[in-house]
Amino acid sequence: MVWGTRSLFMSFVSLLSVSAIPINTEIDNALAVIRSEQAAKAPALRIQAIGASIVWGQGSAYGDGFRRAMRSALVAEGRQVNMVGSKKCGQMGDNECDGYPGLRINEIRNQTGVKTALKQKPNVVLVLAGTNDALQGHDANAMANDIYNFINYILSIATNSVVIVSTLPPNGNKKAEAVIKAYNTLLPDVVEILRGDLKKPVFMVDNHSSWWSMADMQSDGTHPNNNGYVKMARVFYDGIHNVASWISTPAQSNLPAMGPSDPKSIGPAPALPQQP
Ligand SMILES: *[C@@H]1O[C@H](CO)[C@@H](O)[C@H](O)[C@H]1NC(C)=O
Ligand SMILES: CC(=O)N[C@H]1CO[C@H](CO)[C@@H](O)[C@@H]1O
Repeated sequence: MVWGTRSLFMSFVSLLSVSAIPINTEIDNALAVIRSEQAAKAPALRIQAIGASIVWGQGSAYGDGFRRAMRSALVAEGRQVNMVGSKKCGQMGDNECDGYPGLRINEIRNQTGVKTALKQKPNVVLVLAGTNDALQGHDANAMANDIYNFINYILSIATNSVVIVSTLPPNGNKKAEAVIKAYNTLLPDVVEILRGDLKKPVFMVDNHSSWWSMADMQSDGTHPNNNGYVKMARVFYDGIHNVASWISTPAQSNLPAMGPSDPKSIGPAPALPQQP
């Protein structure tokens, strides 16, 4: 498939429906009250985060990446959250994830662990993958194709899940950054076909917005620093809220509604920053 023909239309639609709207602290506080009222009634969240080293949390505090701050914010407002995944990623209590450092989109898709965890029927799947494709000089159009196929694969197994797919964060390697920007521009098209045409519950969040800069990245130019990881936590947290009406009660399984809480030894979870 050749991607890109509908991007202009879709960036409008997807940003409208998925992007966050916090304008100032007052509004955000009001939003927090509404969110905690809704949280009590909302379905438990069974979240699977899938990707490469950024999802795994490389170079982050306690190895928890964006996942701990995101989960803690959801739990703090009364949501039940159980993170699922085939790997243990970081020192947080509920640390399951499917982050595979160094792997490209198709390699991640091929991991047996990804499939095993998808069979636990998450109702929210977060996907951030493709940085390694870009670093290895792959073509943005092929990456768009790969993520399209990957999302279809995810929904063929986690049949009652929503998928929140992220753009790729900025990269210090110029060639990789060019591919990343091209891929980020095609991603709304992928989402438009999946949700608009095929009526699948697929949404996009943006981790390469004007809120982001290389100051959010480690010196390797590829992984967020702690500042970047909490921004990412905010972006996914808002993404989950913005698609709340699409999230259904998790399918029956022997999994508890809540995953284990964090060990005291790692201190309180970082608070989520405001998006401008
Ligand atoms: C993924 O698995 C398929 C089917 O076994 C195989 O054809 C393909 O080459 C694999 N891709 C990668 C990148 O490992
Ligand atoms: C898909 C998307 O919204 N991409 C945006 C990511 O952020 C850059 C700026 O850093 C925008 O130019 C892209 O449009």
